[in-house]
Amino acid sequence: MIYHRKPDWLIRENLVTDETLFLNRRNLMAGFGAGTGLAMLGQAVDAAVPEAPFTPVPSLNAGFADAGRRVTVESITSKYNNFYEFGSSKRISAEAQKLSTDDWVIQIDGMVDKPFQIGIEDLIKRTGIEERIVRHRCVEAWSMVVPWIGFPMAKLVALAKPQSGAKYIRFETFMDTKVAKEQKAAWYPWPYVEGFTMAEATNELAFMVVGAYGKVLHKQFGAPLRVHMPWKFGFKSIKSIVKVTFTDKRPVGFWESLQKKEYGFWANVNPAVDHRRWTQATEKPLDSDDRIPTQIFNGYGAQVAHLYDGMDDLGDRLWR
Ligand SMILES: Nc1nc2c(c(=O)[nH]1)N[C@H]1C(S)=C(S)[C@@H](COP(=O)(O)O)O[C@H]1N2
Ligand SMILES: [Mo]
Repeated sequence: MIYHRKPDWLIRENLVTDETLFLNRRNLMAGFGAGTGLAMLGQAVDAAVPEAPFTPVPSLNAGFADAGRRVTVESITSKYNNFYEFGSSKRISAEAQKLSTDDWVIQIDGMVDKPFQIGIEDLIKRTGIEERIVRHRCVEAWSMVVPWIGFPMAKLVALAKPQSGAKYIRFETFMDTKVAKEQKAAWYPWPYVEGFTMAEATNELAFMVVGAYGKVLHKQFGAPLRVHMPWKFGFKSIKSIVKVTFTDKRPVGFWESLQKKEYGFWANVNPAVDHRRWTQATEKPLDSDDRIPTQIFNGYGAQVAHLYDGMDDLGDRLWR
């Protein structure tokens, strides 16, 4: 009756969790560094990938039409995911199909004029849809380029009508131990939570995702609604959202509450500040064997750098 084994790195490190330490060990086993890992991973899991095209076809936002690197193919990105609710490996795409997104309702509450619930279909009708091709950089130092479909987070904020005292937006992922077995693991602070300042939430780059590759969002990508913040480390981009709360208290994220010295609130991509055990100066695109330099704010500084004027280390002090 053991559904989930406490990862030994978590036991040994005494709750000092570390996405990358785990990744590195698994990659060693899979031969990832030798360029054969992805093919092996692809063979290991062949989840039925839903093929529902997104209708109506969204138009491509001209400001985000070119990420400066090739789009990472769907057959790679849909089989290499971080979604700890379904397991702590990258191969959770099959397991994630257990999530039912039928009749998905999102609760909007906290410091708003009037709390309300809205179905995902209604939400999309209210906000409209566009496509954006952007870079994604995980704190584990892998990266990808994905054509997301969705709407600006600013539209969600406008719909919610937060009160003037609201300083942060807080997102929460579903909680269902029958569907997501790893949520039975008590050493994790479920449900997954993330948050942003109102200035971040209303920045043009902050995006709510409902589709990818011209299709309705795959479950392993965080269907039916996830965040994507292209200038922040990937763990900020919370998946399968059921609740949006406006608050005057800074939300503590899932990873931050596990290890605040390694996963800060701000988590802006910063090649100058290395992680405790490895460099953040370079990254490995999922479709390449060669590492490339990591750019400050993941290359989106023109849009967001002003949000962090005067902050040391772009906000986070971490272990230093
Ligand atoms: N609810 C939830 N959201 C999550 C995660 C998770 O484990 N649970 N992982 C995060 C991390 S670490 C990354 S890198 C991205 C990965 O997104 P992808 O699997 O679509 O590439 O999702 C983020 N959002
Ligand atoms: Mo990540």
